[in-house]
Amino acid sequence: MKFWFGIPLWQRVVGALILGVVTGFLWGPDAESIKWIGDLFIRAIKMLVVPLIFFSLVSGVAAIGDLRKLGSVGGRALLLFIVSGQIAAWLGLLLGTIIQPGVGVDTSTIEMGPVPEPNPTGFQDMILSVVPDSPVQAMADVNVLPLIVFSMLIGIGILMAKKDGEPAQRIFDSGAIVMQKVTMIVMEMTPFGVFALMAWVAGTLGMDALVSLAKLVALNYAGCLLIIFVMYSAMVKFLAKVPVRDFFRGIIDAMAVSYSTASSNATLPVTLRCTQRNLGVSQPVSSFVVSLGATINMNGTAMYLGLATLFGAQIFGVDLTWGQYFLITILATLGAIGAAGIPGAGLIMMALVFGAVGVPLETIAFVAGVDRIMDMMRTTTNVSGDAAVATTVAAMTGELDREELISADDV
Ligand code: DAS
Repeated sequence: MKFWFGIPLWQRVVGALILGVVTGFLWGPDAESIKWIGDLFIRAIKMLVVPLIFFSLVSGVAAIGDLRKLGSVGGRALLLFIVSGQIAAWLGLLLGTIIQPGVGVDTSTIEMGPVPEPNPTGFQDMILSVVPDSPVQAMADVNVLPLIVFSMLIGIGILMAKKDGEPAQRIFDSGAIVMQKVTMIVMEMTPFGVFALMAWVAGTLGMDALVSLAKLVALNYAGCLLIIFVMYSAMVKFLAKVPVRDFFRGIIDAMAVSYSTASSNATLPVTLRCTQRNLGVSQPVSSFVVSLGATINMNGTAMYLGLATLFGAQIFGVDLTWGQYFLITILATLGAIGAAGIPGAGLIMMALVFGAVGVPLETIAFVAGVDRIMDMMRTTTNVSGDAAVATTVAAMTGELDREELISADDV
């Protein structure tokens, strides 16, 4: 929209993010009084998630054209999700082993938060939870994974119905376009929402907790930045053959929104728009891979779960064997897959990993005070990974329109 003197949205969003942090540090805890503006923004984009996934995914799956290609796109995406998740989990263990963030932490200075009960959902429960017994209930609960399964099945049904499915496909194609336009409207709110959320976080952050947990927070950021700027850069450069600068220029809006909301689900409409509009990923592939990725591809969370487990083991003097290291990487990857794309999901999943290797759950209470600032970076990593995998899978399957690729020089 030229309304803002032609300043592109991404520059307004980044400016709002910086202005919000400065305002928060200057204003202090009273910045909480404008948090409602950020909550309003999050509600507005979360409002889009269900209809956007439903129409885009049905339309996308049907548009992929045939089941073999759908299998090819899905198989590549799942392989990249699992491999990147494992690398991320091992990176977390490596950082925690080398730097030893939990050694010497004075736990007396840290205000304890609530200690959640570990409720490790069994493997069967995880599989059962993926199939909705009521698709409408899944939509009402914004339960994204069962919604994705239902939408994919409808898309496959349209594919198999061939000519009889065409009227339905036209409805979903049109619905997907309408939802993209609605997303554009809501995205104009982004600078205001990001400003308010950043002011609230910066203003209410417990600096004393931050100091005593500084090493853990710093390692969380270091691990996430390594995943984003080394692993994802390598993925888009060598697998997608996309210039790294163009990739990050294309997803800067999604990175800023994911950082300020700490929610992959809330960022989903923005990630879809960035991958389609700025990176030239086809609507079918972006709808399928980005929606699935927002729910099961959380490399920032996987890295953090590995790192935090070592942090807890070091605080409480728990010795871990190599076999437990392997177990931690498996559980960290599973925990990341199982974590929902909402704020604090990683904090809850820590109970799953800690319980399995004997790290006391009190560790969660220690880190709860600074989890939000770490979650923001984890979520940015998760969302950047969704965009990187979507771009790579699109390039591998001929679904990347390189003409659409925004040049980093485009203002
Ligand atoms: N906030 C989660 C997300 O939306 C990540 C996390 O909690 O680790 O991706």
